Amino acid sequence: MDTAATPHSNYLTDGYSLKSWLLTRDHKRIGLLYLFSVTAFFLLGAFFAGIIRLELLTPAGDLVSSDIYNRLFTMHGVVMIFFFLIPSIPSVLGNFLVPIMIGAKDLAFPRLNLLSWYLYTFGGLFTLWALVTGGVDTGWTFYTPYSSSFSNSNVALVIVGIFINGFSSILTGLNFIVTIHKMRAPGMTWFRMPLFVWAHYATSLIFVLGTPVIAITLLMVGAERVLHLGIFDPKLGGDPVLFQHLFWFYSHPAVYIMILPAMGVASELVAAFSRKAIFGYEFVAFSSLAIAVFGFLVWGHHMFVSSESVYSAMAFSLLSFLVAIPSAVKVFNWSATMYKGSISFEAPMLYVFGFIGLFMIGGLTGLFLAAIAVDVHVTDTYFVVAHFHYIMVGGAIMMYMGGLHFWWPKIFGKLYNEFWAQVAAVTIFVGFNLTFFPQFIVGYLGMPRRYHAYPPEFQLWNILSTAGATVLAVGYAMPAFYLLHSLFKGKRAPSNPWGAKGLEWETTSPPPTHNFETPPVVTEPPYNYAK
Ligand code: HEM
Ligand SMILES: [Cu+2]
Repeated sequence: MDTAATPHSNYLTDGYSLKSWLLTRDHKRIGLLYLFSVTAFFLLGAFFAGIIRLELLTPAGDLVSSDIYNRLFTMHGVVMIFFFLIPSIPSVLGNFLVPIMIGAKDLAFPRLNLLSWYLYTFGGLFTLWALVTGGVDTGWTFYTPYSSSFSNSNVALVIVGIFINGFSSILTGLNFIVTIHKMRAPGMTWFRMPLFVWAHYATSLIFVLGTPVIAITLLMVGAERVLHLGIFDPKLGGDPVLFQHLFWFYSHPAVYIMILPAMGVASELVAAFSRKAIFGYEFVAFSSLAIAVFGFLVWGHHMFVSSESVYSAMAFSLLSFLVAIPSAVKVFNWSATMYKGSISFEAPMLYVFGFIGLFMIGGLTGLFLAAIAVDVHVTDTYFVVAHFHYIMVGGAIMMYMGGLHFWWPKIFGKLYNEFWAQVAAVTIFVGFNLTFFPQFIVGYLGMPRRYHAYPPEFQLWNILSTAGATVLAVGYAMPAFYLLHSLFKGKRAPSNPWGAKGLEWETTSPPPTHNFETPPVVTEPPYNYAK
C-alpha cells in the first residue's frame, strides 16, 4: 500500500505555529520535542568530552587546570547520563512508537506526557545554569562526604536540576505502563506485542521503582549540604557508605534503563533485516523483565572496595554473573534469528552488528569486574571507563542511531541517503573502538580514572584514544548532514520502505494525527515474515 501519490494531512502538517508544538498533546510531536532537546544535550556532553580528550593528549596537565578538569568530566557524566542516555530511546523513539505499535491513538495521559518534556527540559536548563555559574566537581556519582560537605562547587543546584528531571522519568514510566495495559488494539494480546514494547514495559518498571530512590538520595545530599543534617558525613554522625548503597541501588538499574530499550530496538531491526520472526520470542520478552528485576539485586558490585564484607561481596558477585544470563539469551536469540535469514545490510542493520559486537565486549568485561579479585585490581582505573562506555555508548547509542535511521522515513516521511548512512555507521564503529579499546589496556596497566595528568608511559594509549575520539566525532557529525538534508531534499518515503512488519508500517509516512485512519484490529502473531 503506497500512499505517496495521495497527499494526506499528518501530524507534522496539523498546525505550524510554535504554539501548536509547545502545547501539543500528540505523542509523536512530543517525541520530536524530545529529539530536539536530547540532541542539544548530546552535543553539549560531546563538547565536554572533546576537551577532556584534548587534555589527556599529553601527560602534563597543561590544557586546563585540575579544578576545571574535575568540572569538565563531572558535567560530561551528568549531561550524558541524566540528560542524554536515560531519556534518549524511551523519550524519543518510545514516545513516538509505543502507542502506534500497539494500535493506540496516543499515550494514556497525553498532558502528563507534555509535562514530562517540560520537566526534562527545565531540569536540563537548570543544570546548565548551575554550570554557567560555577559547575560541579564531584563526579556524576556525587560521592559523600565530599559532595555533601567539602566541594565548593554548585552541587546543590545541579542536584535540583537532576531532581526535577527525575519526575520526567517517573511520569514517562507510568504513562507507558498504563498505556500498555489499557490501550492495546483489539487482538493485540501481550504475546503479539512487538519486543520493542516489551522492552519499554520493563524499562518503565525501573523508571517507576528506581527513580524515586535516586531523587530522595540526592535530596538528602542537598539537605546535608545546606542544612548540615547528619546523614552521610561521619563528622555529623552520618554514614558515607549509606550514600553508595542508595546511589547504586538506582544507578545500576539505571544502566538497564539505557540498555533495555536498545535491546528492544535491536529485536525489531534483526527481525526486519533478516526477514524472520524473532527466534524464541517469549524468551526475549521475559528476559527483559528478568533483567529489570535482577538489575535491582547487584548494586553492591560497585562497592567491592568500600568496606563491604567478604560475604556480601560474594553474594553480589554471584548475582552479577546471573544478570549476564538474560542478556546472553537475547544475543543468542538474535543470532539464531539471523541464522538462515535473508539478511540485508542497510544502515540500521549495520548498527545492529556494531551493537551486538560492542555490547558483548562491554558485557564480558562486566563479568571481569564482577569477579572480585579482578575488580580490586582495576577499580577506579580506565578499565572501568572502557567497560561502561562499551555498554552505554556501544550499546545504547548504537541502537539509538540504528532506530533513528530505521524509523526516520516513518517519522518524517523522507528517505535519507543510504550510502552516506552506511559510511557513517562504519566510521562510528571504527572510531568507537579506537577510542575505547586502548582504555582497557591503559586501565589494566594502572592508569586511574578522573586524573588530568598521568605518567608518560601511558601517553601512547591516550594518543590513540584521542585520535579515535576525533574519528568518532566525524562519524556522529555525518548524520546531522544527510538526515537534515533528507528533510528538505529527500525522496518521499512510502508507508513501508523496508517491507517490515508491525502496525507502525501500516500507517502512512508520516502517520496521521491520530495514528490510524481506521482503528486497527490485530489478527496475526508479531514478525509474521513467513507469510
Ligand atoms: C553482564 C552484565 C554486567 C556486569 C556483570 C557488570 C559489572 C560491573 C561492575 C562489577 C562494575 C564496577 C567496577 C568498579 O567500579 O570497580 C561495573 C561498572 C559499571 N558498569 Fe557494569 N556490568 C554489566 C553490565 C553493565 C551494563 C549493561 C551497563 C550499562 C548499560 C553497565 C554500566 C556500568 C557503569 C556505568 C559502571 C561504572 C560505575 C562507576 O562510575 O564506577 N554495566 N559494571
Ligand atoms: Cu552495576
